Amino acid sequence: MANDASAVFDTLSPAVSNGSLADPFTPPADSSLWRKNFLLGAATASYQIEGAVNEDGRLPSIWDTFSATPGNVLAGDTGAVACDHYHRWEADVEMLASLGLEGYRLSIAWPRVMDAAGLPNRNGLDFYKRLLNRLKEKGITTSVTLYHWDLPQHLEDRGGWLNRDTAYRFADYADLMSRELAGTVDAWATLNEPWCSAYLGYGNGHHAPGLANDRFATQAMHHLLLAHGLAIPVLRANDPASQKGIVANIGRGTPNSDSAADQRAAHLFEVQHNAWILDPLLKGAYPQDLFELWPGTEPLVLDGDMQTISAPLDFLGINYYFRTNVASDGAHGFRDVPLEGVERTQMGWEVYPDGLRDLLTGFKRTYHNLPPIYITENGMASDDKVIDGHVDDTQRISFLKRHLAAVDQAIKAGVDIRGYFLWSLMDNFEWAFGYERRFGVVHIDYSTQKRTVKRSAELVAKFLKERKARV
Ligand code: IFM
Repeated sequence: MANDASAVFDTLSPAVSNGSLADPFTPPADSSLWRKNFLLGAATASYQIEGAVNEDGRLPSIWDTFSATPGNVLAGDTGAVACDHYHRWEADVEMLASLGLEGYRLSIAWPRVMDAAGLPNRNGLDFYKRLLNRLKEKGITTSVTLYHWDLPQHLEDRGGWLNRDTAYRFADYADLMSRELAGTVDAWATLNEPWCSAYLGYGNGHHAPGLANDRFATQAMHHLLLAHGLAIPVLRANDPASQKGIVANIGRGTPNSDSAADQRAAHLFEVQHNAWILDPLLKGAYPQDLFELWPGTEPLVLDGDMQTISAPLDFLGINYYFRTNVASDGAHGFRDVPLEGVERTQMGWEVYPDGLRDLLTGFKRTYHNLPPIYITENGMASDDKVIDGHVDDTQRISFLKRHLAAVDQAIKAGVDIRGYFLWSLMDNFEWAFGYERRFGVVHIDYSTQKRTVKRSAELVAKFLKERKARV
């Protein structure tokens, strides 16, 4: 196997382990991150790392179909091989453990574990059983997301998230998973980023299944949230000891000027990115401003749906990446006004840690029932290169340090934040951007599948080692 990461934790670059490298990462002594019960881990998702799309009875997903269609993904990349994690999972778990990471957030590929009749696919299930059991043996806290965008294609063929029935199929899938995997999962998240599934998948077509209609987006969102709400009691019944929640991506929108129109535009941006998901979950109603932005797109909601959707949560997962500067579009909405001279990542996203703090403290004011929060994703893409066996990802180190400082500020302002997962453990298939954008703290050479721990991961490992050693 190309990967021999088993001893990373003990073989940090000499400059890191002997202290001669300036440490631009370790949080200040008064940071809440030093609390031993603040979970620090890393995240991945099935389609982005597993590969093996045709093995052991896995069925096609909407991302297999979408990425096979020319023009949808940069360079025609697909997840067919990805990081070959399906075959290299043991070494990957060793790597995770050797870095001292305390938590691992992964997702299950629905088309790998259930056939079109809803029956279990034992080979696929066994893969996750082996993986989760090994993680538990290593003492790693497991956070499992049931749906990180790889919908079985046979369900899309019947309307996908536009079909209410998909929500009930999801509840069946949640039932099977929680019966089979109970005891190995510390936290279940139903969905990852329903905004992306609904808006990018059905609203603007940048993601699978590639449909573009605002009305579709609101209806798909409703069915996604319904799926979540139907799954929560099932998970509670089958696996009472675990935590149950959902993961939302959130966006900071700031006004381009002090004008009332631009202030309103920034408000609408955050309604569309945040309240569209959080209001139904935490208030049991869609924000009416959403339908000012997209007139006439109210979804079909049946009696009882909003109660189902707003069932209490044990945790809310928050994924944060950047802010968007917006102005009024002169009509009902907003338009992006990219700021000049600001720091950006390989994605072109602005580095804006204050946005994370401001959103979290804002949510605490807005939602009286805000559940405990985990930052389930935060990180950045950079064009990382291996030079003399090392990857010096300076910008990422600084990015992580500043975002963790923002988390600390939010905690000190009273937000209950229990942990943080780096996005991502390793470089992977970045959806419509293929393999060009590198989000990992571990570098992947896709021609050899060699894993190289980046400097950022070494510094996180060093911090965790120091924290562990503290009395
Ligand atoms: O790679 C994605 C992930 O799958 C979902 N959240 C955002 C990440 C970076 O774009």
